[in-house]
Amino acid sequence: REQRRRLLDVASRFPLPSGCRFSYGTAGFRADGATMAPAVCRAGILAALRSVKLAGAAVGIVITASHNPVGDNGVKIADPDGGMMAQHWEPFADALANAPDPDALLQLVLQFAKDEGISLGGHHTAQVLLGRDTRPTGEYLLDAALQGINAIVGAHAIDMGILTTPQLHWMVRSKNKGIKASESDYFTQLIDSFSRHMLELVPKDKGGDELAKKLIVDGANGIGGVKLEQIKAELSGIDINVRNSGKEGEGILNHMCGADFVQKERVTPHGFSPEDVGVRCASLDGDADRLVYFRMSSASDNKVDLVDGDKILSLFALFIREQLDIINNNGSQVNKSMPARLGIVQTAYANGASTQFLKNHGLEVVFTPTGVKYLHKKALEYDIGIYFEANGHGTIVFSEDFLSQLQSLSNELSSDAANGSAQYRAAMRLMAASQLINQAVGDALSGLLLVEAILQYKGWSFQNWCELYSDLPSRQLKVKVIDRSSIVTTEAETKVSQPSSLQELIDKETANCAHGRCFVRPSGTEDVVRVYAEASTQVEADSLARSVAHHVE
Ligand code: NG1
Ligand code: ZN
Repeated sequence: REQRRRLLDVASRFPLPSGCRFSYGTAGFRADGATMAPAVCRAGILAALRSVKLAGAAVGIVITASHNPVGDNGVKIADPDGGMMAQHWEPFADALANAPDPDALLQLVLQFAKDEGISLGGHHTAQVLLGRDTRPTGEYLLDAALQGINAIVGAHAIDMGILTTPQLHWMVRSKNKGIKASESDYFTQLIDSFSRHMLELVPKDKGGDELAKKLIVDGANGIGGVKLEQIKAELSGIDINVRNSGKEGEGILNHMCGADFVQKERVTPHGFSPEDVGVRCASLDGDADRLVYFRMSSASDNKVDLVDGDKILSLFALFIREQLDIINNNGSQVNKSMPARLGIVQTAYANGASTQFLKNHGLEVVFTPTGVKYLHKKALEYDIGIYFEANGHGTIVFSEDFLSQLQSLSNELSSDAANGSAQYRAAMRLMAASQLINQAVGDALSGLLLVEAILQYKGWSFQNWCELYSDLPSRQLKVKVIDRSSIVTTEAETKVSQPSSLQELIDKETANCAHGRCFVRPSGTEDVVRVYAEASTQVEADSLARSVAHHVE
């Protein structure tokens, strides 16, 4: 049959090189870009099948390797809600990517389709939106994905072009909600909701001076800087200067720049000079789904004051909490209240000082394993869920139910001629935040605009933000081992269950340190075991990490 022939054809066009082994890790398949075509083609088949299974709802494919070096590339799949592909399809993704020959691939697809109740070759439709970042292997891999998609009868591929990862996730989500989903629709949503914050919702006495308006953004020589250049003139109230914008001659993608570099190395990225000391700066990663802030502390060295994902999370959490409190404790004549469950989601990499800070402010904090797919899912359990990884990936999600309550509250308040009331304005701020922030996935551009809006609203400088709490000194190390899967963890990755003796050794080392905390886990994106240690001094954190790394080796 036609379907069989197409699958056999495409599989023989992209033979799997011997010795290749792909695993759908924390963020899809990743490897040297030149070796990725077979896996990307098969991800195309997978995405088309996923769409068929979900009655033709749009599914997404993003071709990127995020913060990894320019020679790498990768592929991941977005589900119709704009989130990561449902985890129970990952074992099939692995099997498909590693099918040794065309026949094996065909049999796998047929069997899986049968198990999942997917009828192939019938009158179904499927649509897959594709996006890629600026990597040189992107175009070639996009073609492999298209061929994979077209191998499923009835599937329709739409190339959305060169995009940030979160843009593509947003487009998939919007398309399935029946909202306009082009790039200009995305930009309009960001610009409009940002302007609403800045022009209508910031108290009048907090206009901000020139320095408060100035922001330098390190674009990691990736796609985020390119997009920011396109919209910055339309962003009222901030004056953005993009460095490492990816223009010819500015430097190499993610090399000595970008959010991962700044967060891990805690030094100034390439392209900054002593003139920038004291200015508020932000750094994106190569596909613009991570965001951190920093400030050059002095002209004499390259150290920075870092505001990582944990502190962005803290800013967002305080802002949302404050608006909810205004709505609920306002004592206004209207007297409407809106109880809402606010949940904060972190991973074990969150700095202990941030967790303490959030709890001290009466916030509910929960933990999940590393990886956005876990954090996002947890956040969805709340009326408002805020999640961030320390590395700067995170967002805020609002339940549909909460948003419709908010809508009717603001309708009532405005018709009661209470238009200018604090309660009404707080409701409008929450509404604008829900429109500004990308609810599909962490998005550095929308996150950056929300940070800027909140700093203006609070009249805070970078210094005020930095001083919310002081990070505990920490150290991250990578250990190369023969088989990283031999380490198995439990309790949101904070404890090792196998090998059984390792946790005891970690506990013993940790007990020797004041405020010591340490855990190890196999990376889901690199062939290493990661060690994280925290203590009251840098010397202790370093030595704790080193001695535990020694036990892992
Ligand atoms: P792994 O390699 O599984 O630690 C890394 C990051 C994650 C996440 C993914 C996807 C750390 C410690 N880990 O995962 O947070 O961002 O990459 O990009 O930063
Ligand atoms: Zn990224």
